[in-house]
Amino acid sequence: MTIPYIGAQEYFPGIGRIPFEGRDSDNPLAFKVYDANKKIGDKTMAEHLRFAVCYWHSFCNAGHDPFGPGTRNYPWDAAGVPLARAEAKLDAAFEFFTKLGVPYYCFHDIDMAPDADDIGEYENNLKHLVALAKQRQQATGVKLLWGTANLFSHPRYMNGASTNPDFAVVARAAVQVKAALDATVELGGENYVFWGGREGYACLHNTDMKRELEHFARFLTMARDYGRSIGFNGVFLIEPKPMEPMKHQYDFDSATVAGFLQKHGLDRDFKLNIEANHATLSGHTFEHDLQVASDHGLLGSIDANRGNAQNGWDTDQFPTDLYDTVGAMLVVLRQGGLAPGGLNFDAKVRRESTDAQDLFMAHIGGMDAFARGLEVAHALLNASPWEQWRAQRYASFDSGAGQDFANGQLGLADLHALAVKSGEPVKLSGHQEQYENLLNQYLLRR
Ligand code: XLS
Ligand code: CA
Ligand code: CA
Repeated sequence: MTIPYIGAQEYFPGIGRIPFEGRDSDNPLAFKVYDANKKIGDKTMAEHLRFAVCYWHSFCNAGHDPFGPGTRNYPWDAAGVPLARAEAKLDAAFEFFTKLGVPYYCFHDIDMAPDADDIGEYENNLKHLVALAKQRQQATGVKLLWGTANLFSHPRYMNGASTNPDFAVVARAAVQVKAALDATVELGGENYVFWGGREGYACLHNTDMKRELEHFARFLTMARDYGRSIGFNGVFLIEPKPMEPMKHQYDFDSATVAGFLQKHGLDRDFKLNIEANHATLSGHTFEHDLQVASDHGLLGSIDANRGNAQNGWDTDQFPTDLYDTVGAMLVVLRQGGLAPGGLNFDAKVRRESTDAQDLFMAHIGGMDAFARGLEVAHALLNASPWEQWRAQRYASFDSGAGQDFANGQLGLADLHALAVKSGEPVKLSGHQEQYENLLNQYLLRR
């Protein structure tokens, strides 16, 4: 992936391969921290972070919001009929991936190919674009992190896709999931995502939640069985989000989805794709939802972005907060990495950011923020007293009666007897400030 891919037309002229220039560079189009081949422990930065660019925000979304249309004029959108525009967009996307130097991308069926109500036309459009994408993947070495189907934009899905109260819509949703799974397998995708944007309700009065959730599990089971039957060996991912567009979404957060997967026997094939801004929407921190997923053995992949503390809604901003990236990488490193998942920038430049180079700068900032998060988390875990302090806090369970309790060898009456014998427990400080200061100290260190 050293030579940028340029199709029939160059869509980002004047911008070449983004170089690594180090911390003292002021060049906005250079990496300051992300040095793909730099070793952190036993893996390179590229191997740890497995960055992906998302197709929808970066090449489809021109900046519209509920109050106004897009503000960016994409040259690939000027290419005539829908199929020609989709081909031009594909060229622009691969030019961007290779100039930025990311190893992966992610897409929804109808980001890449024109949608159509006619099923045959929809399937042919997607097959055509997938064949072209496959050629570009082979030419550039860029790979597919995950594919997915958009089951939330078309008006037919207004009451849900696989949880729709109308069976005809559930069956229609299967058309897209089948096609997107076929596409993912054809492109060697390492994961397949379900984000249930309309799987939830606007009003509980007219909703049989129990029935809808049973249908949801049935549909996911069918998708898994179909995927495995066509040779998909990757990981199925559910992406939690508590609300927006619906008032309530069934895949509320990590804990909810973990319980759902276990209840329906899906936890061997499915893991979670945790998006930062969705975790904060559900009232948690990003790090919290990652940790819950990881503790269940279900942290599969990450959608890297951030929300806005003042607004609260899903603003999908590029991640720049180093506390967030250190927190995320602590969870990732402790579980031994993310592969075959990765870090997908499900983030969009602001509506007011209208230059082509803004898209590069946004990704450079996100990649540098996660690279620094990786460096600091790795140092905290391997060269600081952090883990030792944490382990020490639980040391009373490592031997004696504490260990017997943890191993299930004591009853409540035994604890009572021990408490009577030991008297009032001595207070043990949690030392929160000590951890916070250590984190800052390592953030400042070169
Ligand atoms: C929307 C979701 C969506 C999924 C893929 O909020 O983040 O983009 O990642 O369908
Ligand atoms: Ca997402
Ligand atoms: Ca989002």
